[in-house]
Amino acid sequence: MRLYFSTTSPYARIARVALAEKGFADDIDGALTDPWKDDQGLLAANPSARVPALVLDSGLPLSESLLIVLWLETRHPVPSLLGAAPERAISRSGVAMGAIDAAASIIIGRRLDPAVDESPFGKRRRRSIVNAFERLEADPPELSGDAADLAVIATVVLVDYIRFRFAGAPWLPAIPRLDALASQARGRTSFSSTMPRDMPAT
Ligand SMILES: N[C@@H](CCC(=O)N[C@@H](CS)C(=O)NCC(=O)O)C(=O)O
Repeated sequence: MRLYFSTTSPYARIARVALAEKGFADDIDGALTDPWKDDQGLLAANPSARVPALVLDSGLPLSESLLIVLWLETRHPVPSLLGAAPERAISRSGVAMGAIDAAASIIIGRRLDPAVDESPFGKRRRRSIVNAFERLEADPPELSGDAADLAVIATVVLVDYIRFRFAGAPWLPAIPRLDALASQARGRTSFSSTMPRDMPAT
């Protein structure tokens, strides 16, 4: 399997962590790709030229982080990424994904307007992040069992992405329970080996 990914993308990290939690880390041919540079392999795999894109051994390309998780869960159900309480996991995952989308849209918005963070649009997206943090901090997912479930994966990816992209931002609320979860998750190779970092210079 070939996975197109970048080291900054929270969506790609969800796919990478999910693949690792399912035990596929060694079966992945990782294709480090800047999606903004229109890599031809990525474009062939995903017409939207976005990471992640996973090309199966059959040649069939899969895109969209949560659809890659859906494929994994369908084809390789054990260990489950939905844990013991699937509906709660899906509900919390939705909260985290909304905030990841909000954060990513600010980062993309900076390409068009460096002052986007302080714009009405940026503040609306910041509110999404703050609201999601408060919701998740009040009732955080727990890391236990055979594998991290999707709620843990999405929440930790969110926390680490916000710390990476908005370090020290004064509008961020304190999230000690989520920080503790992210710190605990780093004890697993799936998370520690995929921490967000700037893309290497080419
Ligand atoms: N909904 C998609 C979002 C993927 C996405 O937006 N990836 C970004 C990187 S964080 C990307 O490749 N952007 C390039 C572009 O928008 O052209 C998913 O869940 O996989």
